[in-house]
Amino acid sequence: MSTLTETVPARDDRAASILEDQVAAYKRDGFVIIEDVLQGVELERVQAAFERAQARTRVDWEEGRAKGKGVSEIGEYYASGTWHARKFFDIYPLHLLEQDDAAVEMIAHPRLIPFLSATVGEDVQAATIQVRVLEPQSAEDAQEEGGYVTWHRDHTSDEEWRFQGRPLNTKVLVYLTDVGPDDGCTACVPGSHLFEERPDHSIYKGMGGGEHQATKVRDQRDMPGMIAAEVKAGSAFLFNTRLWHTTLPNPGDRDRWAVITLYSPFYQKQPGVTVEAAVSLEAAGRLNTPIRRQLFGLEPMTGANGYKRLAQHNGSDEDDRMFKGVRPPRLGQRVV
Ligand SMILES: O=C(O)CCC(=O)C(=O)O
Repeated sequence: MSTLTETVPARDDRAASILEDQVAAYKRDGFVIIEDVLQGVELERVQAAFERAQARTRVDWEEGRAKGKGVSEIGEYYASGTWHARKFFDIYPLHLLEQDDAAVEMIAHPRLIPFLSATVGEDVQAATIQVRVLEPQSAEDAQEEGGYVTWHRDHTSDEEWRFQGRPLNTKVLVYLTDVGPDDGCTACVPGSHLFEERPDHSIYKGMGGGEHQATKVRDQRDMPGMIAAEVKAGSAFLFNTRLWHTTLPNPGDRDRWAVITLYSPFYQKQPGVTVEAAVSLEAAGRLNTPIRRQLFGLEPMTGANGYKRLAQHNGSDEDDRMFKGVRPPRLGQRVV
């Protein structure tokens, strides 16, 4: 009996202390790696779902690429319904999520949520979900153009981060393939989320081509202070979107599979593809836990939903009177 009462708090303490260390590292470095978010059968299920979803999208991507359709002046390729580029393609998120509940659970994974709640906030939700296949490239292409994306930061203006000490957004890459040095590693400059300036993308190789390539004389690995994230399938790279980051070339012999989810506070608007996924998953009864409902934008776990979406509205004025101009007589007083 006494063992049980000692063991349970000890485990909670350990989890709390790991979380505290992760948050401290994240504030200092702008990123953390959480290993083995997915493992064993759970990982295999998500990989199998990804395989089915990517096979479907790949047909369209390869067809368009073979015809040279939609290639812009700088060599990027676009097709409707999905996002395609010369070196990678993105799968419509629902096409992955509808395959297997393990894919939905990955977005709401208990090994990610405590960190996301501690950084983005208790009302965290999933904004964009990008399901991305990065193909291997030839050694010549890697040498000439670098990886599929150059050095950049996703967001520059982040007032909440400045004044409240937490980032507005945390982006999470969950890798579904092993990523070694030649497989398109995500790379970053630790601490660069604190820099005022952005990286100079005009001189470093990566994403581009044509005349845009002329000024890109430096290798991505020449960036001072950079580190590359080599990870095993199932692990995650989580970063403050102000962090300077890039993707190194993948002249290896395999695709890199990753699901890239941008987590935001509940009040930010989700993109249409995430809303479409939410509506379909809800209809299929898959948004069946409070955290899933919150992450997919249906209702926050924290109680009254001041940001209720029109589609969810039940006609009651209870939650959103303040948006209709109904004010309490004195600040802090209940509206009756
Ligand atoms: O795919 C990667 O390694 C990085 C993705 C990235 O740069 C981004 O999502 O902003």
